[in-house]
Amino acid sequence: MTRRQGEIGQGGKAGRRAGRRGTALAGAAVAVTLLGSVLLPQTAAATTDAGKKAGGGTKMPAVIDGGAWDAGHVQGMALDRKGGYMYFSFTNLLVKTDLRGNPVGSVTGFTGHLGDLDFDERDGRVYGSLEYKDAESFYIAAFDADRIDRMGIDAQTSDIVSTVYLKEVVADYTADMDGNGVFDGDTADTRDHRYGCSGIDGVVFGPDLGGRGGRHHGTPLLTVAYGIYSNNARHDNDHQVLLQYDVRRWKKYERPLSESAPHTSGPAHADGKYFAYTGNTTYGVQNLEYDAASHNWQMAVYEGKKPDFPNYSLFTIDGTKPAVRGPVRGQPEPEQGRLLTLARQGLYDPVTGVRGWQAPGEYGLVSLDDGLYYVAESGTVEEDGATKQTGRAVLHRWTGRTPNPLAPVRESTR
Ligand SMILES: [Ca+2]
Ligand SMILES: [Ca+2]
Ligand SMILES: [Ca+2]
Repeated sequence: MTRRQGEIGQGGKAGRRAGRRGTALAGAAVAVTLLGSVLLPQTAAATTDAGKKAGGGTKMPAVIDGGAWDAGHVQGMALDRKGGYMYFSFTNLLVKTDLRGNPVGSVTGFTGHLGDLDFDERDGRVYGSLEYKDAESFYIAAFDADRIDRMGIDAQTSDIVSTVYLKEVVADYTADMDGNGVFDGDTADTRDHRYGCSGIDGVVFGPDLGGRGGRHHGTPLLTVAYGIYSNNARHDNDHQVLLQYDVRRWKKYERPLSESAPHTSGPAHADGKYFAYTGNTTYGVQNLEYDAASHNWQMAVYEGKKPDFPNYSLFTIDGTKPAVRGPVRGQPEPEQGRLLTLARQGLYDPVTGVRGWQAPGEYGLVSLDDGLYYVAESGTVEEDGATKQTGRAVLHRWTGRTPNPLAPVRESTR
């Protein structure tokens, strides 16, 4: 298996997008600073202190630099707050830094696509989505975070990484939707792939979206979002699809990462499957995050291209509303599913009923569960005659303002 050219191309595009957005954010920061000093003295004071006090008195820096690497673009981040580490996924490279941005370890040698991440405090592991589309294999990779203590650990020869195969995703990805007996493979230009599934990307731990076991209680479930191909010619690809798994039952499935002989060890089905009507997007939920303070789920995407939809870049699910059974719109055969509710916040498109934001987060989004988020900035630098990919975690405050509810805190502007 080799790296797909499409990924490399997307990385270049990503860098340019981040540059444009960076300029827009700098302007927004000035506006927030001015507003803050006049209208919100308390918030302004808190903002000044944000780098010091974010959550439980732990000092959280305004910027954590993930470094510059000969790798793919930054895909996601995970924070180990107690340990004081940030993890950055660079598509084929996992980098661990301390909170000053000093690299302390890395895991290399992935030939697949490592996407979004999350950290599970219960077992001290970093969980990430890992795709091998050519092999029609989709995994959750779990990294033993404590043991990432040096640079250049090989993903396959070390036992730091274990993987669990997601059969549900494979079944939807490989679905022969036009029934012609041929699966068209890794292409957006087809009617195959149920729900337009291109694989998986966004991952986060959060409460049961079905509301079982008490609305906000019970064990956190690993929540995995589908990638969804951009395709304007079909109507069955207008939902984000989220699977939930209780990973406490996963030990028996875990296998070492073997790219030459991909295994199929994993649960037969997800513990829950949910749909959020947003309109089609380009590769689905890039970053999925849960904010325990607001009970909101954030889904950051690359904008869709359907002219009939608003094509927002960030969608918020209202986690206080358990999923309800209803029709999954646009499917070739009538289908019932568990439907999620978008929060009554942000921009609103009356034609489709879709709500959302024009906001960053598609390269990494981490909630500090107190109104602050780390947002990843993606970029490139020239070093030693080569173009390297950069990723920085930049502290933002959730303001709830439209179109972009995420404003950089004062210290994070340069
Ligand atoms: Ca087909
Ligand atoms: Ca991604
Ligand atoms: Ca995540």
